[in-house]
Amino acid sequence: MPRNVSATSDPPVLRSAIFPRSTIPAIAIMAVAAFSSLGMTGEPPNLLPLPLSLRAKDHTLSLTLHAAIAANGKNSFYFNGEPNAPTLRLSPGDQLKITYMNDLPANPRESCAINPCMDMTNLHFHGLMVSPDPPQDDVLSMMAMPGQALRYIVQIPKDHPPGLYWYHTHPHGESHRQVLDGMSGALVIEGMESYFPPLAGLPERVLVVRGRSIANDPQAAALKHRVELGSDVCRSVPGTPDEIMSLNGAVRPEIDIAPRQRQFWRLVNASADRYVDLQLEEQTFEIVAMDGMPIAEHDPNRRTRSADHVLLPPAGRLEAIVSGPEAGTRTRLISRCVDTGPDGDPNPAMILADIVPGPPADSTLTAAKTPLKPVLKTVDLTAEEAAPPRFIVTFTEKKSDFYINGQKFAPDAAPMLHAKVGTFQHWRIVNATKELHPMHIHQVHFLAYAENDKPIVDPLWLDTVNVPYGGSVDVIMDFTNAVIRGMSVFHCHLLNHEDKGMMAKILFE
Ligand SMILES: [Cu+2]
Repeated sequence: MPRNVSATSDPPVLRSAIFPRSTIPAIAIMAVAAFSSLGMTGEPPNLLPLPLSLRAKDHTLSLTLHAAIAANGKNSFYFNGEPNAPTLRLSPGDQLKITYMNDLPANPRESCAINPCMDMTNLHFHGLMVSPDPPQDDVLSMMAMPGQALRYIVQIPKDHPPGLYWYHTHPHGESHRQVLDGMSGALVIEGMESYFPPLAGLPERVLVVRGRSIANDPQAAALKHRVELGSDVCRSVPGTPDEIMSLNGAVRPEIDIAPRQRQFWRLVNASADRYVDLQLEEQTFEIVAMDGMPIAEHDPNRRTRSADHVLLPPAGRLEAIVSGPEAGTRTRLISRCVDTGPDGDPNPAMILADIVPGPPADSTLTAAKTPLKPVLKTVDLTAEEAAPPRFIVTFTEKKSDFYINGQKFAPDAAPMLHAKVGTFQHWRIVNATKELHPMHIHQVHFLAYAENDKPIVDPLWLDTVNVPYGGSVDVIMDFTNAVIRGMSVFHCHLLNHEDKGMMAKILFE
């Protein structure tokens, strides 16, 4: 195994073990951890990088973010002059203020799903239950051409649940290019320990999984070899992968964890178009939240779920307690292979990280001084589940065109439907193609309760759901939040498909 492939990190991010939360200044750049120990080969270990972390101060988090070309020629976020996507940390009731400058060139060098690229850009705050109107989570009218700036002021509601969210760019036609290049970052709404008290005192890790194109990479063979997993894990999928997965910007880094130490891992699949089926070898995930939504919010009597592996579609998040392996044991965080269907892209098994023994990490998740009062939503939805769907979303495709209900998205199109604020609605998502598609709706979470007409055991509230090929998923949309009012969208989160038309508008009114 060529360990020096660790030099292939994406944007330079700081390398570190877990930091005690108490050492984090109000708005601070994390310090660089010194790593003195050398790996067995005499080379520095390829430790998991830690992204910068920015915290709201006096209920406001203000920052300037740039879109620019990185040294590797790819589109990138820049913060403080460095190619970086900081983790944004806010509490319910806080305000997020971002000045987003588009410093991309007016004459783009890259190609997009809909050629030519125009290098326009904007931001989407994936999953946040905030207003879709400008200057908040609006991807339709807010758009910056090269040289222009956008000013976001996003008000996080006081009753917003805690959890892991993320931000990424969302310009129709260019989303895939920009997100594949790495224009994404994590966003944490604090207070999960109020919904699940055993989290207090646990070390926390934020893990951003990104896809990375190796199509024209001179190191493609070495990179592929580095993450390769034998067919002992799952059957091989035909085709050669043109992407590998990175973790916080590094290819197959080492995550150190003390034997049997419990840690709280918060992982987002920020890839543009790849599924991960996460497995921590010889361990189970004690799941606390999915897609940012604490399980406790809807099921206070059973606040976790246990799973050997978890399928995360692009944009999905997993928040779970994990334990370090027994002393002297090395294990791996892997993605099992995913059968994306006869027309799908190859999604083979891959090694995401090596789990290596380390000293016990300090506690980071101390209980907040003023704990959140959990907002419980234990509503009875059985009547709505049993009623016929109020809306059916049908995914179809033809060659390189992608449709929802026979229509390709157009920026000037009228909304495909109007949704009444204050209702729960049964929707059916039908996948009439020969490949998987993940369905995402902005601002809204939904209960995915049936797949292929069969009830899902232990259904969960999500904002992105995998829809099996040739199959369907039934969900209950939660349109009860009075803050979510205005023009919004729902779409396939394989961003190549979204760019090529698989998106539609919805008007919350
Ligand atoms: Cu799709």
